[in-house]
Amino acid sequence: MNEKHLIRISKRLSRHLRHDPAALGLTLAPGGWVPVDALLRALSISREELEEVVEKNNKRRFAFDETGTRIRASQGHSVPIDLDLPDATPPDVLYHGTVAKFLDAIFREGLRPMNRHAVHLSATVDTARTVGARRGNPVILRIDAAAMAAAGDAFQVSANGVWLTASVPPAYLTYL
Ligand code: HQG
Repeated sequence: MNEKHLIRISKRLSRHLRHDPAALGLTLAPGGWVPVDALLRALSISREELEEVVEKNNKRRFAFDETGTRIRASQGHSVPIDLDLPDATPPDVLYHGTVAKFLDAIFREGLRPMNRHAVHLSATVDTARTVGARRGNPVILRIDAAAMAAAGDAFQVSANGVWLTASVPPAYLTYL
């Protein structure tokens, strides 16, 4: 499959598995799963095409369940979702890439999930920079995840390595 086709299917998967399953007549089961058969029918693509997109997606955004009969987005949903991920001990420091215009609000009220199910944090500065760069000149914030974990805040890590938490109070944020 050529790159353009791959990206087109990937974007449709993001839209429907994260934000708008109803547009395809699908509903997300607990955990965000949809039956692969129903998804293939709704998108008019083959199982082989879907497997190629899942495999080659640059951020490995989608994952099959262990039986291969269901698929979900690993993170990034705007529909209410419980991904049912186990709590995990984060690295001592995590990063968040954003842009200058959000900083006043972020240092006033902390990082909030905004339209998504959780705040998305990166394990590396490079990844955070890429995330921030989607919106302009990236600004990288450093999160004292060790202190948050010690204070009882829960973290999970998605199948594609994104760190998730409910919110980050300003006290744990510094500029890189
Ligand atoms: C900002 C992409 C004002 C936050 C990426 C961000 C990631 C606040 C924006 C994933 C705020 C939300 C998630 C507050 C946070 N006041 N602004 N209190 N708290 N913000 O897209 O982290 O390609 O929902 O800094 O790579 O940018 O879709 O979150 O700028 O992994 O797979 O509000 O989405 O992945 O934006 O990105 P987003 P994000 P995919």
